[in-house]
Amino acid sequence: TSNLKNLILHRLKEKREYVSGEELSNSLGVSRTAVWKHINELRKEGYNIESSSRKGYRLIELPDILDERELYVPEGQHIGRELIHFDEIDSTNNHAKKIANDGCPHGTVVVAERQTLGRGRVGRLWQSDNNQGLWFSIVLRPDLEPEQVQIITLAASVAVVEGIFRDLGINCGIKWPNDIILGNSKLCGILTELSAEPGHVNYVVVGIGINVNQSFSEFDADIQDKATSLQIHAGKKISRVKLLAGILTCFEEMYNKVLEKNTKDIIDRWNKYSVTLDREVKIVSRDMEYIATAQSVAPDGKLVVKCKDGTVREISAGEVQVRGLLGY
Ligand code: BTX
Repeated sequence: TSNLKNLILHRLKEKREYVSGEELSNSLGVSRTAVWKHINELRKEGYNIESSSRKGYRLIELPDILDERELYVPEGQHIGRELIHFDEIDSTNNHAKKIANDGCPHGTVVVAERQTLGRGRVGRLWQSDNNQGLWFSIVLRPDLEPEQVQIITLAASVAVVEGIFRDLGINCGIKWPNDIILGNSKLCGILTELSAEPGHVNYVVVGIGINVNQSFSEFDADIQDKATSLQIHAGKKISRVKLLAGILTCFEEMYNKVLEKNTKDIIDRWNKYSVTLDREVKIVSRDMEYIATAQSVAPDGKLVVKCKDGTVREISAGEVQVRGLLGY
């Protein structure tokens, strides 16, 4: 019966004009009551369908849900070909790791309307308990050495920035290591997790969280001063499903560069969007704090900085604050 529902949906999408109940019931070989029942189910899922006793049914508006019926994946694209959708889940990264362990194909995407336990890096939380954002994870099976995996996070950052620009014409920046910022606020975070043995990568899960349609008041108090959403910036509601499709396509393009070992192109693009480079940054590590100038990002993702005394250091973890951004 869910197949029947999809057939009805398909007919309504094709026509975008009134389709009579009689025509639907005849062409699908079911009763008009059955048609009516499925129309009501579609409405419950968020499809706005108008009905008129004389003219039949007409699809007015698609819902902004993230399941595969609405997600466009171009022919030949691996990323997103397999899509697993949840209304609610603890964390899409957790589920992605589970199915990756069970052998799901490369490019599988896990997406949820909301997460109850969205994770950031190093045990931090990612607020995503609302269906206003894009919370998704991509399973990858790259033929790389574990040390080379970091470039994938850089590639993912570039894909998010370019996907947002292509779809909406909005320019975002990248703050090292993997924050996407809009204006001076945090729009998106990326959490890359790796399963590997010495010399061999089992899989990589790239988790991406993007604030799309939240208003300021929907952010918890503790992040209201540093978070933003695309809707806040654009002043209008944004189609999450269209944006997701665009970002997955950009991701596929960038991932192909990873496989071709075209690291230079990825880094060049990353540098172009970086708001960290050439800026004075404050490095906060476990036992010290110092000011330096960010110079470049290395292929392994490390930030190269020049200290006041002229020494050059590579930073791999810890907090880097950029003056004027996110409260520093
Ligand atoms: P992060 O450690 O860089 O950022 C986490 C910090 O960002 C938090 O401590 C908080 O200050 C702030 N923050 C929390 N939620 C938000 C938000 N919605 N918008 C802006 N700032 C926020 C970044 O970690 C990595 C986040 C990855 C999230 C994705 S969502 C899909 C996938 N599943 C999952 O559990 N995580 C990833």
